[in-house]
Amino acid sequence: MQLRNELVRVEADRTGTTIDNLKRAFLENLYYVQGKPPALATLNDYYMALAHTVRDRIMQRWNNSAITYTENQSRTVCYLSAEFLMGPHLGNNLINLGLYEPMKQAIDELGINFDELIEEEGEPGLGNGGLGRLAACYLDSLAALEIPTMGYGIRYEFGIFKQDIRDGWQVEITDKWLRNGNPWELARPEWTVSIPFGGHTESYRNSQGVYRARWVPAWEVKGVPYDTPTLGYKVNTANTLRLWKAEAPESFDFQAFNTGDYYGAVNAKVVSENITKVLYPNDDEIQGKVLRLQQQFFFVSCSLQDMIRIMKGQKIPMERFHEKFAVQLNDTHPAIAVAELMRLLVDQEFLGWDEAWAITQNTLAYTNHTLLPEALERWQIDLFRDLLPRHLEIIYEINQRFMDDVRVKFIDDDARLARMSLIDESGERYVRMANLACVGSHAINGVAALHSELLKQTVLKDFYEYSPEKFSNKTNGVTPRRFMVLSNPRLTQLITDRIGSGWITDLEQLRQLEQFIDDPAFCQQWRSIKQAIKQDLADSIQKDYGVDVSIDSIFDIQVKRIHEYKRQHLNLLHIITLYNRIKANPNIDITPRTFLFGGKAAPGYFMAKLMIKLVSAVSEVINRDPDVRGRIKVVFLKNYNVKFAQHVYPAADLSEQISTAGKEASGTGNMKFAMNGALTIGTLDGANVEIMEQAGEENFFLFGLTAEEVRERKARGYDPKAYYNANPNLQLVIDRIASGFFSHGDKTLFQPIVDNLMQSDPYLLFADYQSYVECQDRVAEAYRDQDKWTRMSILNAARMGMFSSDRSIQEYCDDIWNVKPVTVKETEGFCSAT
Ligand code: NBG
Repeated sequence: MQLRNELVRVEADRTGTTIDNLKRAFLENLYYVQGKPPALATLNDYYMALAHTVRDRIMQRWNNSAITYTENQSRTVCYLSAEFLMGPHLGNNLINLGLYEPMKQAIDELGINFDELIEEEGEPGLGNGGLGRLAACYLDSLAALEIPTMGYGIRYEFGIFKQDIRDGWQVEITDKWLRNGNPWELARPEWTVSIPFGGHTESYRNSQGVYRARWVPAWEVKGVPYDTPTLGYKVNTANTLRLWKAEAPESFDFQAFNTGDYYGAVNAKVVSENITKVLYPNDDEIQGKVLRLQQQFFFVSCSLQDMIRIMKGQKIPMERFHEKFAVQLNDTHPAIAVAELMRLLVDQEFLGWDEAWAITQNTLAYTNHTLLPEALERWQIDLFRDLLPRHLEIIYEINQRFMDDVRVKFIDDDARLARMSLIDESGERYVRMANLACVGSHAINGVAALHSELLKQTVLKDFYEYSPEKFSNKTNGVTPRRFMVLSNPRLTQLITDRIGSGWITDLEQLRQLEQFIDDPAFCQQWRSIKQAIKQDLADSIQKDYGVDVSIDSIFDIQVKRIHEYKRQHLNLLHIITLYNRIKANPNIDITPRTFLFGGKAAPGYFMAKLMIKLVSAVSEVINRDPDVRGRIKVVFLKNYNVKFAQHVYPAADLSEQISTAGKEASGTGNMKFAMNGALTIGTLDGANVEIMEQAGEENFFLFGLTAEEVRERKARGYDPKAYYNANPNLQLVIDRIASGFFSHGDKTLFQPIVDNLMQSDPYLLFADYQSYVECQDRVAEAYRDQDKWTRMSILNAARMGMFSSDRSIQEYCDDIWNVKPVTVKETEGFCSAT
């Protein structure tokens, strides 16, 4: 079919950006898309109408991007990730379109509260924490840098659970994020693919008499893509986040239906759709469940098949797959791509093994996000074979060739062979996904300088020694569009008034702020902005929790997933220490503090859930003890997510980054806090090391053992009891918890935490306790000199330029992906056949 050759002009109601255009468009969308007259519209109807008004203004960029990339056959980055934690879209899209202010004016002029509509949006919680949010920041930067990109992932029907706190305990509630419809996505059923599972393999002879392998699957599901545009900041680029939903091939199995097995017939549909039903709510930990492997293979196969379809659509020969696509594996979750790309190229596209292998290695690159042993993915061989018999064969073949190469390079080193094998044969047999990812990739990276070093010395040591040229570091970054411009409009305004707006896309320019640290007017403005933001958070805490917090206290905040290695309980040991000081001397002069915690615990992680209960228990006692006189307050903020995070980072004075050194791969919250002028109290772990380097030691509160010291301490035989016996303050803290003081006299409630610390203390809280408390005392002292504190705050923000995800992405583009920006052309009309 061929459209007549004419230029069609776009109606102003879909693309116009005058205040009048925006108002008309909003009302039109309310009436015709949402189907409501203003008299009957709910808040959600207004939100939906606004979302559609914004989406209309994205569409031209999105289509033009697609046309440009197709015409140019652009080299494309494919970011494969089981998680994308995008956060609310509305405000972010308005920022990237440059329409935030006009749209606010238009909506306000209609008598509707714009800020309420922004708050009305839920968020697609399709990730657990740092890893998924990093993927989202990277999509933002890729678009801002005009890099043709596809994000590929899973359209979970239920994202990360909603957290409620009842009687101090975490309660999980299903996240029905699609309940009201999702105005930001478009289903693309025309690009549905078929995903095979189970069954067996056969060999056959092709017409030339050559033996080939064939997979005869036992069942299959359909993968339906849902596309969401991801805009670049004030450029024409609109890339695509393509998330796959699993559907049954046919809604009914008619044969079963005809024999009267109605339930069986419908059940097939249920089983298929289960694959993308729910996100596994574990952060930094695996669960060897078959459904999880199904999810991984499902989205990887969907995505690779989609790439092959695009190649064919653009008539690019399959031998050039690695020239067309750079595929990044976000952790090992998509590592099955190594075997699946081999299968598609060899079994379906009939390339020879060696050629297919070269293409695979040149295409794929792998980012490791953790050193924790419990997070290293491996799959039981039997489970793996039952689901992916052909892939197991391919992995054996890859492994045999790989082992031959290792054997030659490292003669007579069987132990090394056993460690590097793709198959763990030390006991029950497993497929090792990190090994598979390493062997199948041309580039391997960690996510902070320390992490990348430790990778080379520990978990990936053998692979580093085998192919050191593959390894590099790519320190994480975060997008200043969402985490400064959108979340902190007041600070954005102040900065822009002084140094212009160039910093938004070139964060190093924040260094220009250093010239103002001795400008009293600027410092005063900086401080009063912080106070105003703290007041907003204080108001919402009063409203939601009925707790009064003073904005003159230090807002001391730890928000992140709850995990023993992140040591929220070390923070608590300090809080109880302060409390004990007050109880010993109620008139003691202490710097007032508000301790805020937020974060979800994996539903099956008992200790983490008990840590939440302990925060709640301590807050109950402290907040109402008259001796405390409100000088310290503790609040656990429930259901911490991206949307709420945007209100939290700007309000912080102190950022708690207190993981055991060597455990946090990078951290990214640490960067978001510092950019917004919080000072950090932290260990030399993950990206803290680089944050301190940038900010300057004198502007960072450092404490605790180094990663190297932690290792030594453990090797020597770490004995937490020795610290307990030697430190009366620590003793008093632990004894208070153990005595039932915080649990209405119940001595058993927190015993698991006490016992764990006293007997093994795997994350060395006791070893770091004294150093942490002394460091906190320095914080308290520093805060008393507000001028000095403000200068430190400004310097922190001014020196966070390197933590823009634009910098990270530029490094990936240059060193790993070898991609260049593509400027998306502008068109006058929306539909031109010429
Ligand atoms: C997490 C690390 C964080 C890191 C993010 C993003 C996993 C497996 N890893 O330290 O724990 O910041 O990845 O790289 O979720």
